[in-house]
Order: sequence, then structure tokens, then C-alpha cells
Amino acid sequence: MPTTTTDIFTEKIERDLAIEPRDPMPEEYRRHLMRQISQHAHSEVIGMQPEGNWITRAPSLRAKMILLAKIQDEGGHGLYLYSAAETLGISREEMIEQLQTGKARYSSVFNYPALTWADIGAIGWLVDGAAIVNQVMLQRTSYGPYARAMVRICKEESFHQRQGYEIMAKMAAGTPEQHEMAQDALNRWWAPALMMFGPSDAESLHSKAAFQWKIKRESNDALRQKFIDKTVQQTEVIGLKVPDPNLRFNAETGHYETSPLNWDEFHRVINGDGPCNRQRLEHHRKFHEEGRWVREACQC
Ligand code: FAQ
Repeated sequence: MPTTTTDIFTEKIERDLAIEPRDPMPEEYRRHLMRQISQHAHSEVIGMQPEGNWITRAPSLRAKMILLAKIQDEGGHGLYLYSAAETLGISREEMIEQLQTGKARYSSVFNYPALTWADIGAIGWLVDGAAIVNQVMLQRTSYGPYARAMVRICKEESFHQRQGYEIMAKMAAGTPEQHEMAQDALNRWWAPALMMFGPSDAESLHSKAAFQWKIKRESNDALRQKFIDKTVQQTEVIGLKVPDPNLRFNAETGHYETSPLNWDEFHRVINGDGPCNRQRLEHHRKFHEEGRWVREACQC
């Protein structure tokens, strides 16, 4: 029979029972989750920007409606996640301040520009595709509000992934110029999508604690490999080529092998020096300020 609050927490973790907001939990567990969930929420919200740029330039009414719905979904995901983080005792204002002052991160991938319509396909297919692989695991994360948010988010991300793949498949089967645009988008988004899974297991700072508390159930490298194995096959089906001269299938392991990633670039991007970091935060600050009157009116 557990007696101390630490024992109660440890027993729940060992028995795979969800930790709920009012349960006792170590301060480090609470802080770890506040960091991860708020960064996840910021990623969803900042992630609306590269796609938002293309709403007015979508090539058909159908494409525009689908893109609008997808971007709205991402905003909704941010809201579920901010609410989940709030249950740990941090306010929305604090989280936004951490984002805007650079104290909190958001996914590296959203610091790359969406240059053509094919990039919208690549974002849905690869970025949402990578997000799903990570989030399917997080459906079983130990913190109840986070795990439950993930169930709904994963359903919506599957639709996002398919709409992106459809755009890529259509462009790949189109005119030679359209095929080239699709290949160019894949070339530019491949490595940033692989970096979404975080540093290699050997370099990951938080993985040890995350495994101990069952926040993470699979490692950064294991999830990255899962994504590679799925995506290489999808690439072949639509007649595109993975932009990696060292890509090869290892029949013994049953996995694809790829070139090492450019981790210097990853560190530059997560530390604020990617192609669009400044633009993303300036845009967020501007529209957050413009919405101040709405927040104030809601408080009356
Ligand atoms: N970008 O020790 P680890 C989406 C940081 S949602 C930026 O391995 P951890 C939907 C990490 O924070 C995409 N920073 O860290 C969508 C830590 O720094 P810190 C977002 C990164 O937490 C689609 C340091 O490096 N998904 O795309 C990144 O164990 C389309 C050391 O790393 C999530 O956030 C990175 N890629 O593992 C929306 C999933 N990787 O915090 C719109 C939830 C690492 O000490 C359009 N998060 N860092 O300053 C996670 O699963 C984990 O937090 C990881 C990182 C896997 C991201």
C-alpha cells in the first residue's frame, strides 16, 4: 500500500495508470510536461503561418476550403494543448510570454519557408506525417490530459497527412514542371521533417527522464526510423525520389538507411537562426497585440 505522495505517483506510473491534474506528482515531472506540452502548443500555432500564406493563392476553391479547414484544425490543436498545459499550473499569458521572448521553443520545421503550392503538399504529407508518428506514441503518454488531447489531434492529423499526399501525388503526375515542383518541395522538406523528431538518442537531454516517467514510450531515433520506413515507400508510389544518395534498404534489419542529418543546422534553427525564425515571432507578436482588445473584452 503506497503511503507517501512519491509512492502513489510511482505506483501509478508502474501500473500504467494515467496521472491526472490533482494527483501528486514530482515537481520535475510537472515542469517537464509544462515545457513539452507548451512547446507542442506553440508549434501548432506557429505552424499555421507557412500554410496561412497560401490561402489566397490556393489553385481552386476545393483546395482553398481544405487548406482553411486544416489551418483551423491546427489552431484548435494549439488550444487543446494550451488547456492541457494549464492544468499543470501555468497560465496562457506565461506560455505566450515564454514563446515571444524565445525562452520556449517551437518545432524547428516551421522556420522554413513555403515557397510554392507544392510546399503545401509537402507540409501536409511530411510535417503532419512526422507529427502523427510522434503523436500516436503520445496517445499513451502518462499524463491524462495530454494523452486525451493526442487522441483527437491524431484523427485530424491523419486527414491533414492525406490531403498533403494528394497534392503531391497530383503534382507528381502532372506536367513536367509540376513534377519538378513536387520533387523540389520534397528535396527541401525531407531533412527538416526528419529533424522534427529531435536530436539523436545519444544527444537527447530529456529522454532519460521522459522514459522513466513514461512521457515518451519510443525514442527520437526509433520514431524517426519509423517515419523514414513509411515515407520512402509512399515516395516511390507517386514517382518521386527521396533526396538522399545514400538511401538503401537493409534487408537484414528491414529498415532504410539514410545519410546523417546536419545537426549544426538543427541547432542553429532551434536557437533562433533559421531562415524564418524572426519573421515567425514578429508575426506572432503583431497579431497577438492586435487581438489584445478581444482578450480584454472577454475578461469584462
Ligand atoms: N524543434 O532532449 P530532447 C505539428 C529541443 S506538431 C525545436 O530530445 P525532448 C503539427 C528540445 O525542446 C510538431 N526544438 O527533447 C502541425 C530540447 O530543448 P529545451 C511538434 C527541438 O523534449 C503540422 C532540446 O532540443 N510536435 O507539426 C526539436 O525529449 C503542420 C533537446 O531535445 C511536438 O512538439 C525540434 N524539432 O524531445 C502543425 C511533439 N527537437 O526544451 C501545423 C511533442 C528537440 O530543453 C502544420 N514533443 N528540440 O529547451 C516531443 O515529442 C518532444 O518534445 C521532442 C523533443 C521529440 C520534440
